[in-house]
Amino acid sequence: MATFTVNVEDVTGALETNLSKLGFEIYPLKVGWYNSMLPPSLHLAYPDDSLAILVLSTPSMFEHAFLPFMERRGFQGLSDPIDQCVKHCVTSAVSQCFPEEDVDVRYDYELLPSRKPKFLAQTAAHVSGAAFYYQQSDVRDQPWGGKKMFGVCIHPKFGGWFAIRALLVFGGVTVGSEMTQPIAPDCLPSREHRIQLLEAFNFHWRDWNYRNIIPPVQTYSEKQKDYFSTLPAKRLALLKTWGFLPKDPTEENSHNSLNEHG
Ligand code: B12
Repeated sequence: MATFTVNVEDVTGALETNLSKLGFEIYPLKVGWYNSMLPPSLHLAYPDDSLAILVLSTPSMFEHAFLPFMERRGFQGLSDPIDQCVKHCVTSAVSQCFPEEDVDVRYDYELLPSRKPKFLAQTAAHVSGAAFYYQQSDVRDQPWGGKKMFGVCIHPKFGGWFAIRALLVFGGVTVGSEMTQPIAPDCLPSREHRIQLLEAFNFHWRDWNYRNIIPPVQTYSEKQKDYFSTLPAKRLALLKTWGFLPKDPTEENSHNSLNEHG
């Protein structure tokens, strides 16, 4: 594959402009930073110097991207509405910003044939400097016996009020040695806070409190909380009560049916 070396800001600038107004943040990283944390079975099969970009959703994604997407009836009742919206935003931005480039776009919910995730979102968030990944191994003298505790990333501005959505891998684009690895901001240096975080995330994640482990600059709106605290199987019914209906895939012209609800 032909590769060329770029200045990172030249690649990220247009994508940042496009996605930030929709409530997303982007963080560039080198594939090698990610692979160096993982066993070979979880590696991305690209050279270490290849460019990747992590995409996060912030609290405003719901109002800036999701509700408008639903209003435009971009949604078809086949798979998760948020996933469809994120995919729509990311693929439109990628095709506008990199029309010539072959970009491998991986979403957080996608699995490989081996049933492993297509990328480990939290490891990517940590190595790109987006959000520190607090893991069981980051707590000395663990109080949980042998119990497995899942780790969680904390964003320096949004605490836990964000989600990691996608990784874009530019196999043909390498970045030079001027791109140095950022250090993820450690917002919870103390053992006690780390224990509190991991316990809240593992034992009480449904009450949202782990998200407030540091004071966030913004949280999800009440409407967004209503949406995410509704069971996935009942979200379509909730969207209907908000006046949103999925697009019928057999519709020839969506304007006709929009008029029916006019
Ligand atoms: C499978 C999955 C689950 C499973 C299993 C959880 C797990 N962590 O394994 C279940 C269904 C239980 C689950 C539940 C939830 N999940 Co979940 N889940 C995932 C998913 C799809 C894959 C995680 C996975 O399989 N990891 C594999 C394991 C082996 O990875 P690991 O433990 O990190 O181990 C690696 C690292 O330790 C690395 N490593 C080793 N040393 C070092 C050192 C450093 C410094 C670093 C960086 C890495 C590193 O090597 C290990 C692999 O060899 C991710 C999305 C994604 N694509 O990543 C979301 C994700 C982890 N889930 C998420 C959330 C929010 C939840 C829930 C709260 C529900 C929800 N969606 O609201 C609950 C709460 C968890 C709980 N209390 O049980 C978020 C977490 C966000 C955050 N702030 O961290 C993610 C990232 C999804 C997202 N879109 O944002 N989840």
